[in-house]
Amino acid sequence: MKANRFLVLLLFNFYFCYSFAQLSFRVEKDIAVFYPKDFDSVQTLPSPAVIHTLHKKYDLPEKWTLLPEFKSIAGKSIVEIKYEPGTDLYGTGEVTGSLLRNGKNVTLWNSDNGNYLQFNGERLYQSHPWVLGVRKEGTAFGILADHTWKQQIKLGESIQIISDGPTFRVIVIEKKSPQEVIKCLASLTGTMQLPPMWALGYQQSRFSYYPQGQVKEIADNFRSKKIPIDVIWMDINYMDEFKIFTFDPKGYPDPKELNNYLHSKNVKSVYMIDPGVKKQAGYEVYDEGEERNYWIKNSRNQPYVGKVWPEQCVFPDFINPEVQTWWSSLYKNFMDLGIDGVWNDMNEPSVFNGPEGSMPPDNMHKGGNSFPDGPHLRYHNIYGMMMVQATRKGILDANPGKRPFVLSRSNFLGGQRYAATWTGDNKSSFEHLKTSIPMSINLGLSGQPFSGPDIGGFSGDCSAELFSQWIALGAYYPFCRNHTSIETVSQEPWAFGEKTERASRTAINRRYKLMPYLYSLFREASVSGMPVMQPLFFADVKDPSLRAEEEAFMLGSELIIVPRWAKNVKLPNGNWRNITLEDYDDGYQAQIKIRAGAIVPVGKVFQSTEEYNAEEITLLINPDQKGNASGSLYDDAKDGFGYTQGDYTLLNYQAETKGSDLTVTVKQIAGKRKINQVYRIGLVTSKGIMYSNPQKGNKIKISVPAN
Ligand code: MIG
Repeated sequence: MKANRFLVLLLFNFYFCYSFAQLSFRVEKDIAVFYPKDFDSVQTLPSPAVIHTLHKKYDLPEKWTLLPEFKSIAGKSIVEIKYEPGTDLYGTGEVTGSLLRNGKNVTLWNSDNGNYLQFNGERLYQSHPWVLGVRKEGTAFGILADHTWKQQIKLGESIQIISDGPTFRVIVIEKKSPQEVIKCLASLTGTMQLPPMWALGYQQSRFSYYPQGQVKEIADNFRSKKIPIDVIWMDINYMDEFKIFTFDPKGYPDPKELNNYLHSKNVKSVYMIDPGVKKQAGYEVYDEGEERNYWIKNSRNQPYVGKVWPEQCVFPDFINPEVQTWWSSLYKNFMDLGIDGVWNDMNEPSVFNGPEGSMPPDNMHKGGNSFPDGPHLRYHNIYGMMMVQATRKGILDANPGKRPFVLSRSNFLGGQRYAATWTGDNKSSFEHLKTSIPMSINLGLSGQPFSGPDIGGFSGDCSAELFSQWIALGAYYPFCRNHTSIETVSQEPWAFGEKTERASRTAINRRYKLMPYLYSLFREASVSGMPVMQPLFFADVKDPSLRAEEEAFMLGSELIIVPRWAKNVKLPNGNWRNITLEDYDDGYQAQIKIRAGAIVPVGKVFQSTEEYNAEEITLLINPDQKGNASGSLYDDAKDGFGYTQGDYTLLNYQAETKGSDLTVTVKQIAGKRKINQVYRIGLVTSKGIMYSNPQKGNKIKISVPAN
């Protein structure tokens, strides 16, 4: 009997080992960090997500409520955090399903999950060990599980993080509002750097435009049809036998000439580069990496070989800083061909014949500098992030005067520092159109402001109706790219007939009209981490009825976008007013609402941001009850780094109503750049927008009609 009891106790201790944190302290007033008692920093640090070392500034106060409980059960390291019932949960990165994450499970193991169907839809291309909680009354918290190992986040009555790796530290943020939590996340994990303005324009892609003459035709068509465009994308078929950094001699014999042509039409080019390197002696990239021993190893310490597009491939070990340096250097000659941006795909990594579509967890990575050698189980989730870190550096080294643009399918918490993202292989369905909204919002609530889905859908054939609806929504995604798969029907705006072409032009025109505001939002995101696309409840965090709204959303804090198909949208209180940006209604365009008290700067339609300037601005003004409103505008050289030396303008607009006169005072509040603006006021009234004459100077006036 006794012996039995002893055995049970022993087993109990082996399987269930509970403890509260051994060490906990505050890094800032509202940021606490908790270390488990068996914490082994070599196993989880340095953190690729958190950019600062966490030093103790204060003790943990007794009233601190969110206390991670550390346990290990059957070889898993678990953290459980209890939270108040009635709290709404968000974040957890790139996920499918509803905006609200309560009751959801997410597995963090980056996976090539076409149509989001595999693995119960519980894992996608990226990993963000991060949960945002918003309590009933609007106060908020954030939980950051600071490690990269394979893990699961379970959002039930408590928050559970279950790791296949060793124990890890947990960072808890407590703030007065979710916006403050998101800014705090950015202070810990870094912000997206300001992209070149062209990356905010409309972008056209497909798998694949081929041969290069077709790319020119596409560019010509946009210009002759007067549909604005900034970028055309080159998918894998430009390569020679899918070998990265090569060009197909038949279809893409002269990429430099192609890029020059595109540039002459004010169109930029982005080319795809995958991580898999074709295992073929004589192929320079392979020979170099092979000679230097740069590939990920299998458990027998041989280069791991897996099948991807080029057939047998080896994979650069981006965890090793030497490999990163080499990878960066490969971009020099590539970018010299006049390539403007880089698209890194398949970097989960996706391996066609590997376990669960990737590589074995016992593959081995070589560390260096900061990271120790370690298994793929530890480094899988940051493989893509380490790749795009090196890609970004490579294209910056190649063109030190230009802002790099990288698009990545895989990434990790903090990865907004290196690359924008799209949400992988969706399908041409209304369901995926709808789901794209909470997907991009939750990415924004997880630190990544620059995202969007394939507009029109990737797999399957899009239809005229679906494309019209999708482009009318797509104009407001932070990343606005039309992309489709290889065997699908054409998906350019004109591919579905006159009506869809017109709806597309109107929607894309709207994006370009909104560019002064949109660019200002991107600048704000790059400074503070505030998402560009925001959940509607950000309009009033104290109103719990808005918390699940996922059809309507906010663009910055001043505009609400209500897609035309949206039903029963919950709107915030306050005198949000409709604005129309054209004098016709095609039946597809979203309703745009402006906050009472807001001034939103809009511009003219440009066919490309290359032609953009902020010289003629319309200030859309919806005065509050007192007749006041305010807003701002950011402007700079659109590319390059002059802005870091003060070559930019940050303007503040203040509107005041006195009697029947509304006056806007324009003030430059930061930056050394001067712009000469001509302003029109567009006063938003319940009966429509009233426009003033164009005016110059720092005081712009309009007389307000008596109601
Ligand atoms: O195995 O490069 O998500 O956007 O068009 C498919 C071809 C590989 C997957 C990407 C998709 C891209 C496609 N790629």
